[in-house]
Parts: sequence; C-alpha cells; structure tokens
Amino acid sequence: MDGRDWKKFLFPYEQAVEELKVKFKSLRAELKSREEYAPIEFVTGRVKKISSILEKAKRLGVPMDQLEQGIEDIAGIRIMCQFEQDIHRVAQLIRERQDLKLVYEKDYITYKKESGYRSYHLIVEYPVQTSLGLKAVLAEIQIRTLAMNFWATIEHSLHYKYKESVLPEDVRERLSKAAEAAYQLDQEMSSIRDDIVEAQKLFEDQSNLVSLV
Ligand code: 0O2
Repeated sequence: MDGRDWKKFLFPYEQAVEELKVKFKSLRAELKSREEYAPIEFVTGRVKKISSILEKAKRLGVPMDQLEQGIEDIAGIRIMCQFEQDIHRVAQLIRERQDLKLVYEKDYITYKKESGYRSYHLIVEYPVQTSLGLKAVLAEIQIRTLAMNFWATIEHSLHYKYKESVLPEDVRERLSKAAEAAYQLDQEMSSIRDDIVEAQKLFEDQSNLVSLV
C-alpha cells in the first residue's frame, strides 16, 4: 500500500475514533449530571500507527488483504475510571448500546498478562457512515483504572525506549513489583470507594450552591 492507499484505508478508523470519543465523553457528562458521580474519569483515543499495524500483522501472520478482520485494535478507545467497580459498570453500559455491536471481551483484570498488564478490553464493531455507504470497522475499547493506566503508560514507553532489544531483567522485575503495587492501590481504593463517592457528592453539592449564590 502506498501513502494514498493507507490514507483511504485508515479514514473510517479515524472517523470511528473521533465519533466514539465524542460519544463516551458525552456519556460521562450525562452520567455526571444525572447521578453526580461519573464512573468515567476521562476518555482518549488513537488510530494505530502504520508501523505498529505492520509489526502486529507480521507477528500474528495476518496477510495485508485481511488487516480489517485480523487487526482488531486499529481504532482504539481508552476509558479511564477511578475504581475497579466502575470498569464493570462502564462495560455493561457498552454492552447495552445500540450504536455498536460487541464482538468479544478480554478480561485482563481477572487474568492479568504475564507483563503485569491489567485492563478490560471490549472488541466492538462500529458502523461509520462514509460517502460510499455504511462501513463497519472493528474497534478496541480498553477500560482501566487510573492506576492500571499509569502502570501501562510507563511500561509501554519503556518498551518503545528499548525497542527491539528485550527489557533488562532488573527493569522487568521492578515493573512487576510496580504492577503489584498498582493492584494493591486499586484494592485499597475500592474498599474505601463508597466513602470517597459520598464525599465527592457532598463537594459537588456545595460547589453548586456556591455558584448559585
Ligand atoms: P499501540 O497504540 O499500537 O502502540 P498483543 O498481541 O500483545 O498486541 P493482545 O494480547 O492481543 O496484544 O492485546 P490486544 O487486546 O490486542 O491489545 C493490544 C493493546 O493492549 C496494546 O496496544 C496496548 O494498548 C495494550 N496492551 C496489551 N498488552 C500490554 C502490555 O503488556 N503492556 C502495555 N503497556 N499495554 C498492553 P499496542 O499495540 O501496544 O498499542
């Protein structure tokens, strides 16, 4: 594929990412105004880099004419939550949506990856309206806590830093310890979640009262 072909190929994915970001940000705002507490902290999205698509296709043995079905995370949405309980609520809200179709789920929270990575992934089919008609593209929605995201962001950047060479053993060990610490932090925060949510609601109410005065 040359540059123009890639542009055409990636266009529906770019549109899917933009639309899904708007939809989940709006879901956050709606839940916040309806319930005063939003299970979504923030939302990001990206279209996978061409080099990363090619590398993954090679690793998984996906032929170039089957990238659409073979690489499921070309369009990627990331939803960050404060607490682990929120992840399950958000996943359920996604399952119930009418504007996308759930394909399957990967629970890297119950079954963390060997690296220490924890996150909940939903692979969905999302229809985008193009000038040629409706086109369904696959997208990966990753739902994680802030602690899981912190760990994954650092670990991901270290992989980029070391590129092809393997991570040194001591770095790997420290990352594994950090993953355990992030897990403990999530457990601790979950156990005091109800107290925190109550405090946040009170704070919101007081701020609203102050802005009315
Ligand atoms: P980007 O944005 O393209 O650089 P794999 O076969 O290892 O790629 P798997 O198990 O099939 O992954 O996972 P999946 O559901 O396809 O998700 C791949 C994405 O999940 C990765 O995208 C990361 O965002 C995230 N992820 C999966 N495993 C790890 C991990 O061990 N550490 C970190 N930091 N992130 C992980 P890319 O390709 O890295 O992202």
